[in-house]
Amino acid sequence: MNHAYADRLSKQEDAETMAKQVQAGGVRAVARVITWLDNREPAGTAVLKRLTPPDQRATVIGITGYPGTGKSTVIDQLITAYRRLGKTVGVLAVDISSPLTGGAVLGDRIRMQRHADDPGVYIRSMATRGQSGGLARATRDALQVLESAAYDVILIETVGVGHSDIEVVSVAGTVIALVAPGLGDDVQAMKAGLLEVADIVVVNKGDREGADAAVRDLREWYPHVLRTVAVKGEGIPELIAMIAEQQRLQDLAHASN
Ligand SMILES: Nc1nc2c(ncn2[C@@H]2O[C@H](COP(=O)(O)OP(=O)(O)OP(=O)(O)O)[C@@H](O)[C@H]2O)c(=O)[nH]1
Ligand SMILES: [Mg+2]
Repeated sequence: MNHAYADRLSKQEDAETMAKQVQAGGVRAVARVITWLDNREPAGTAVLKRLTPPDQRATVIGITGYPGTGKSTVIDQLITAYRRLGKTVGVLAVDISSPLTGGAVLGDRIRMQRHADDPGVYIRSMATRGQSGGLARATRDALQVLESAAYDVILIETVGVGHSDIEVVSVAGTVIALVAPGLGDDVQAMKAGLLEVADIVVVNKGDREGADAAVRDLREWYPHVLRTVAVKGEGIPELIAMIAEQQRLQDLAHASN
């Protein structure tokens, strides 16, 4: 047997083994495969090809909004709420901000750190930078890995600034656009782009001045607008209920198609 052939064969076996470990919910396998995919290593694709869809489809929720609107804080609260419901949670924090500023990775880590020891929670920052197409691709692939690992709920955080972001978040069954009062023109700008892909619009920092006005304004345009104070957990049960309702309607629509 020549070396190249033997090598290929053992790689196939490796991919097979990794795929099995991912599907058994092995966190280390999940992490490794996502790293391969994030780095665009062929080994990642090899595993991906061997993954079969889970029996039960995950609830996939995309959360997008300008920097600092409170996405990670909302996600942190959603993790707590879903864990109380007995659901396992996977989080993909997609950070497209400039490599110079370092983005929000550290902040995400700190904020969600309290869930780190919970085996029912897996939090992952995507490192892919640069090409927007690559980002959307890497996120989609990572999502497939988490789905195969059978997480019940998968949350994707992304900063809603560009087209690639909208592409990233559009893989989610439920897209939540987060705004904060006092952004003024930004909210106007978002109406044209981000809010268009949103199923639910959340006005976070509801404790701030102008929150009521923002909610009123947005309700003229969007049917599903909620106010939250994520730092206090206010509005989170309502948000969970709205997500469930939205997913239910979507399932109905799927079934009738
Ligand atoms: N007053 C107030 N502050 C909040 C609320 N939610 C979040 N914050 C604060 O807003 C800041 C930004 O929150 P993050 O959750 O990091 O926001 P983010 O959207 O994830 O930010 P990036 O990941 O950098 O885009 C933090 O200091 C939070 O504590 C809220 O409801 N009210
Ligand atoms: Mg964040």
